[in-house]
Amino acid sequence: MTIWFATGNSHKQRELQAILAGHCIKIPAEAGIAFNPDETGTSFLENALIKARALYQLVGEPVIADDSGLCVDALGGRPGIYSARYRGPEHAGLGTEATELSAPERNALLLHELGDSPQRSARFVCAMVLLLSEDRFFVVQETLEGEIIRGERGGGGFGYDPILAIPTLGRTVAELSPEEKNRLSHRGKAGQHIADILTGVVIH
Ligand code: ITT
Repeated sequence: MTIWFATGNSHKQRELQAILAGHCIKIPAEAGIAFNPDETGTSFLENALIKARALYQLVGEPVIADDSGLCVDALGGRPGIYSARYRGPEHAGLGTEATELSAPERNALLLHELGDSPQRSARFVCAMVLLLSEDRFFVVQETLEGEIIRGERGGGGFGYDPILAIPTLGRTVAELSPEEKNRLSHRGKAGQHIADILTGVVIH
């Protein structure tokens, strides 16, 4: 079946499409729908629900939404829900800036903010919502644990992938194949839970 994905991020769409291979994952831009709801929530889960509900109101069909980000322990969990809008320490992510930085700019800024801190632990978090109708939804949240390295490595993935290494593999997320990333990642695991739910749920 066709399932809407409430995102403007084509990397996320590619990753989720590979997990939900039996379904057609369609994003608003493909249907000419302008979609950029205000992410005013205070958690990944709230923001995922905001995105899912906003798109459901427009299309009236089953919707998946993902809110995700990088939580760095030495930075008190920042940038967290403000990962897409991160602009360094003085902007804790209130998100009113007109222009977002590029991913390499954000990575450089985060490495600079973390400096020589010996505490490098961090995780990707992904809250994912499957909204079937106004009052009927399923929510999952998953993580990928890692460590922030002291530079960037790897050309795969997107966003903060080049600066988060998985210690047991000795590779950054950007050095994983798409299949490996989907098997291990916050989004991959959350998407797999949603795939399991979809096989057992009655859609009406
Ligand atoms: P939508 O809101 O339209 O889905 P977005 O990119 O703005 O797209 P988020 O608000 O969820 O998505 O912000 C997530 C940010 O966190 C994203 O822009 C990346 O910078 C980062 N991020 C999330 N998942 C990531 C991943 O798998 N690898 C690297 N960075 C990731």
